[in-house]
Amino acid sequence: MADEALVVIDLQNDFCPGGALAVAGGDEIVPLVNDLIRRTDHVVLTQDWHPAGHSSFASSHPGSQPYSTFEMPYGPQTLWPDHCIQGSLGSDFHSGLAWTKAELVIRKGFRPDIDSYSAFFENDHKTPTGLAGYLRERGIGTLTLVGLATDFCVAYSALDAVKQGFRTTVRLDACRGIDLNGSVETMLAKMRDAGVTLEDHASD
Ligand code: VGL
Ligand code: ZN
Repeated sequence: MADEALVVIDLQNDFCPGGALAVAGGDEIVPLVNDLIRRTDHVVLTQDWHPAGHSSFASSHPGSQPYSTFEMPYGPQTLWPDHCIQGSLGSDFHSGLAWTKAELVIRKGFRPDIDSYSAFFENDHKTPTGLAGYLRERGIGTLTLVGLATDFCVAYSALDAVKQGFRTTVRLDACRGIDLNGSVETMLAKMRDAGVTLEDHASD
């Protein structure tokens, strides 16, 4: 339908097996995502896009380990291995992704001092990426989200999408999670409570 968009979150090499922040099975979703791209009128991609030395990298905080929590001015932030550095091979979309149909690529995480999981707002929950305005101007009110990772960028994007008034579905069979301390279960519950439709067609 013309008022629908597919939003493909961070389907990049660094989040796939062999990448710097590999999500288990991250590459397995590519054929299904390509199928959804073919079947959807409007396609938007997000691309995690960090400068070297980004503040979300554990390597930027001497003595800190990846996957630990660090107190930033905007709140607690998980620290990650260096990943998705602008222009690196790891920041490229997975080579099998049928990305050419995308009408927009939203880059996020490019400000050195703030991370951005959501496609809509940075992690201060205040700084917009511009995506909500873009979609509204184009008359798009219904979103399907797929990609990586279920419990971080997909979930944060879905929660912001419903808050911004979009009818929002996450296709869980076209997502894979990182799962830190039960974060997949936690974020699935948050999405459900917030009114995100969770669909899993894996067993269809
Ligand atoms: C992501 C951690 C750090 C994601 C991005 O795409 O879910 N996770 N940067
Ligand atoms: Zn990142």
